[in-house]
This record gives sequence, structure tokens and C-alpha cells, in this order.
Amino acid sequence: MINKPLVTRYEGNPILTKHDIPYAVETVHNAAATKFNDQYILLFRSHLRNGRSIIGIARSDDGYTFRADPEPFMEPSSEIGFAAHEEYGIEDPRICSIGDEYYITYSVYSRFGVRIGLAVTRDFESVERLSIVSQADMRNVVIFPQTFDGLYARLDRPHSEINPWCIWLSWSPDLIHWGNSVPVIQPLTYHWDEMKIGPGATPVKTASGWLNIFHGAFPTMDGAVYRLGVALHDLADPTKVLGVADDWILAPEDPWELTGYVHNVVFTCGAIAEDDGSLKIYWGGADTVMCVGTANIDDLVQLCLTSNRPPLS
Ligand code: BMA
Repeated sequence: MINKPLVTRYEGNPILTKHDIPYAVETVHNAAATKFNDQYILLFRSHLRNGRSIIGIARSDDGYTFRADPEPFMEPSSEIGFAAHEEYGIEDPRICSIGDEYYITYSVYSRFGVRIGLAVTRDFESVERLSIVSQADMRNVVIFPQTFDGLYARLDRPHSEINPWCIWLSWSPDLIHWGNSVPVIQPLTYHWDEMKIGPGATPVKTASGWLNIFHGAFPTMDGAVYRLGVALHDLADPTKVLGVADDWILAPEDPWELTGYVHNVVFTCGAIAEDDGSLKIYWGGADTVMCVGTANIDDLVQLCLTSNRPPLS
């Protein structure tokens, strides 16, 4: 076991709070992350005072100091085909860059349950909604940034009363229609993630496989504790899981992770690999603020490859 923190927290955390946003919001959390034209972009979720969420945008030159745009990036849609599904708000975006396009998957909430919306931008100025790409109830969809034998792949997390809340993998010829879904990683009884797991950051390609930074929840008498874990998927066939670390890599520790809108939560929707072999992981603290930390990609890969935890048991 590696006897040092796997994720080094940035000393300037939290990097974004509601006080940094030029319009009225109560939280800034669970942000998607990408690089665009040498800038770092965060698409963050914010609660409004009616309790529903919108998506804002912030930009940075160094990945640590962010400035929010004057207006939100996405608000619940009034377009036919989307409005009915977004009436309760839009949450937890993820960004996947393929060619010149940046695809955004986000949770849409309505009286019909939670589903996944797909939108696209080329410039992070305007955004076009493409489709609702799941049935209810589905959350946490991350698309792999390449195709596999002509098919797109995504990690997703359907949930129902009768199945364990696992990470699944689905395939699509066109990003709109998805199927051939298989469970790939499941929670383990009385481990840190026994209650549920879900995809977090868009998978990061490494020489040894796709790194999947996911979240796991453990139920306590004081509510669920959300932590981050890591798994490695085969480069050519991401349904094959090469290893799942049984240790979490990040747990709530800082005051703004321990208390806030929902206490004891670290939750990621994005990570950015750097040329020096480090990974910037962005996470929401207590569903209230945004934080960042760095990890060494090789350390995370080794943690997965030296684990004997079965992905499915
Ligand atoms: C999950 C989602 C996340 C949230 C987390 C902790 O179920 O709602 O958006 O960060 O719970 O509250």
C-alpha cells in the first residue's frame, strides 16, 4: 500500500465558491473540466434559491485560478423535447472532447425522473442541445473520447430498487442511441463504496489503460459519505476492467468537504491529464464549493494493477 496521500490538495482550496459568481447562486460544485485553446474550463453546477440547479462556466490560465463568466452557461431549457425533462433543473455535467466538438452530458430532472441530456459546443460560447440519451433513472454518464471499432462508448449508472447501483458500459453508433449495456464494476459489501458507485471524471487515456475516477458512497447513521476511487479499463475493450483499487483515493477531510449543503462529500465530474504525468482532479466539496488536487497518473495505475478486488463478484 502506498503510504502517502494519492491526491495532493491544492493549498488554495476551495478554488470557487458562490462569492466568486457574478449572479445569485447558493453553491458551486460538481464541475466538468476540460482544456480549450490553452485555457482550463470548468462547467459547474449551482443551486439556485429555489433548490433547482443550473450550469455555469469559469475559465483559467493555470487550472487553479478561475474566473466565472457574467452569465450562466446552461439553464433549464424551454425548447420542445427538452423543457419537460429539465423542469426540475440540470445537474452534474461532464465534458468529452472528440475532434473539434465538446460533448456535454448532464443530468436532467423532472416529474418523470432523472435522465441524461447531450449537448455540444465548439467554442464554449454557444451550446446546442442534441437529445435526451437515456431512459429514467440514469445518472453519471461519461463518454470515452474516442471510438472503438466505429462505436462510441460510455460509462453510466442506471439505478433501480432491485439492482446494486453499479457502473455499466454502453455502446452507440451515433452518440444518440445507446445499447448493449453491461455492468462492469459493482460495489462490494462492507467496503467504502458498498452503497453505490458511479462514473466520475471522463476516462483518461494512459499507456496502461483508461483511468476511471469514480465515486462511491457508504451509508452511516449520519447519512452517506462520498469518496473517490479509481479503476483501470482495457485500452481496446473498455468493458474489460484490468483492476479496481480497493482503497479510496480521496475522502472528505477539509472543513468545506466535511460541512456544507450536503456534508461529508467529495464528488468529481472531471480531471485533466498534464504532460508531466500528473492529473488535476476537480471535485465538489460538500455540494457547496469547488476544489482541485493533483495525483501522479502512474501511482493511480499501479494502485489498480496491484489490487485483487474483483470488478464483479
Ligand atoms: C449524488 C448526486 C450528486 C451529489 C451527491 C452528494 O446522489 O446528487 O450530485 O453530489 O449525491 O450529495
